[in-house]
Amino acid sequence: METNSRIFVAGHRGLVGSAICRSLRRQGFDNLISRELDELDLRDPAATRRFFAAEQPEFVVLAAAKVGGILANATFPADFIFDNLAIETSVIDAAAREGVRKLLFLGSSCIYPRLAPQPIREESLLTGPLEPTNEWYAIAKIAGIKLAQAYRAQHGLNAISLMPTNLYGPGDNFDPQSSHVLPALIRKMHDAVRAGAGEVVVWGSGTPRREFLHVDDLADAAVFLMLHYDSGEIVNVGTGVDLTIRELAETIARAAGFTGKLAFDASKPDGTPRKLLDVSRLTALGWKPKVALVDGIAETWRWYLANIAHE
Ligand code: GFB
Repeated sequence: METNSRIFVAGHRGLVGSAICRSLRRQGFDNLISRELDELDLRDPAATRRFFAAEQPEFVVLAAAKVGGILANATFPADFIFDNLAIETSVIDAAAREGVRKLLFLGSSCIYPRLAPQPIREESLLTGPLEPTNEWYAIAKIAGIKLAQAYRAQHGLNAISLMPTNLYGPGDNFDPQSSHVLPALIRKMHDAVRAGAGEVVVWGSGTPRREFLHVDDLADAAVFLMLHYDSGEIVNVGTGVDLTIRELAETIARAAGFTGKLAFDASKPDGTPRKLLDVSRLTALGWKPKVALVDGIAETWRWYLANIAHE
């Protein structure tokens, strides 16, 4: 990939796509192509094919996806499986047909079996049943990995796939119903502090363990792999460190100055008990994350105050 290469970032408005655009620009890649949602529906194979034929991108980052937290996954299963399958098939097929030099596909750590040995190695894929709260999304992402591998085998498309752990950072979705836990708790703590409330409700038991990676680290890893990795084998991207949801809530409470009580709502699902990635494949390639969780939370908190809280 050269600094003047034509790079299509699909999903450039999202948490991941916007961070990858920032990282590419920071590293001198400024010939970026993007389309707004109302200009190009990537679920539409014919429209996607026309776009690729006209724009002739040389490199593609496939960061467009239907995403959400544990409740959104359970509430909109059809959207999560259909939208993601449709985006993946139309983009990967168009990329192969139009001679794209390399494509990066973004999966998710929820592709692994619910009870995979921890930390989870890439070899755990398809070795056991999935976590039911996000199996629709997981099945679509597994299909994306297999599409990338099949197009590599049959059509020679240089498609690589990375599996990020739970992501967070500026530009995230802070909607309390559809968001992931970290932005949801930032918002809940902020609202509680502002209202002088003595209690914040945390979903589930607080005992599940999760690993959180700042989206700027993920973006740097994505650009690193675009530059230095050419295999069809999937690569985990994470920090190698996890914590309980209770510990996460306490960390966010300290950042927000919330001194009240945490109440655990057992009527909400816990999801998978633990989801920690083994990141040795990526570390062996020479990459490691930079942002510590407390610093990332503080930065995301400031971003939330400046951009969302006043709305
Ligand atoms: O981030 P999250 O929605 O998704 O939830 P997953 C993580 C944990 O935090 C669960 C708890 O145990 C939730 O019950 N939690 C506590 C909360 N309070 C809240 C809250 O206010 N909002 C939310 N959302 N959770 C997702 C998948 O799983 O992981 C996606 O559903 C994706 O498909 C993503 O793969 C990375 O970590 O459980």
